[in-house]
Order: sequence, then structure tokens, then C-alpha cells
Amino acid sequence: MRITAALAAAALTMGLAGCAEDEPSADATGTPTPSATSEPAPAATESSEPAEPEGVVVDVTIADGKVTPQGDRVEVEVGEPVTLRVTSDEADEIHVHSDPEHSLDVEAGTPDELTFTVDRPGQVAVESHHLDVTIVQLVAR
Ligand SMILES: [Cu+2]
Repeated sequence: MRITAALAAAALTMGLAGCAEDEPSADATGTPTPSATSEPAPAATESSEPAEPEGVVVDVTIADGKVTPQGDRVEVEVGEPVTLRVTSDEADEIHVHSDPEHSLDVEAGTPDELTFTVDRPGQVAVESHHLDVTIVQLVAR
């Protein structure tokens, strides 16, 4: 019990001391150590950066062998950027049957995206090749 309490107290003291020392030492010495405790800064920057792509965005989710959306019609304009944002729990190949065609290799658990334009009016299928399913049918005009 005493040892545990002592360790807890030591940890607490070290924690407090660490926080207190960080700011002055960052200014005085510029050592890289304080930056370890200021890690949340980059993370916050990332999350506060939605950076919504221009044009049409289609969020695609592949989970348990099912694709969402599936077979939806999506109207786009010729030359307008179309972005597929794909999240999958298994590796897949997303195929855009435009001319020229596009494909995106998706790794399991790693969201990825593909931006392209449809250069002529008509229908363009976006498929999951591993599941052999049409995700969306782009209708370009
Ligand atoms: Cu294909």
C-alpha cells in the first residue's frame, strides 16, 4: 500500500513537474522534448480542416461484403469534379467505367479517395470489382 501510494505520488509529481517545465524550456532551450507533450496540436489542425472537395462527393462504405450506396443514380455535370471517398473493411478495387477509365485500389481499413471528371455526357458505372457490384451510376450531362 505504501509503495503504491508513493509511486502514485511520484507519478503525480512528475506529471505536474513535466507540465510546468514544458513551456519555459520550450522558449529557453528549444529542445524537442516539449513538443512531445504538445502532440494534440497537429491532431487538432487535422480535424479542423474539413477541406470539402469541389463538385460531387460520393461517400462509399464497404463493410461485411456490402457496399453503400448500391446502384444509386448520381447526376453530375460534364467536366465537374467527382470525388469518391471510400472506406472499406477489406481490400477492393473501385473501378470507374468512364473513358478514360479510373480505378482506385483500396486497402482494408484505410480510407482513400479518387477525384476524376466525366468528360462526355452519358452514364458511367462505378463498381466494386471484388464484390462485383455497381456502387453508383453517374449520369453526366
Ligand atoms: Cu470495372
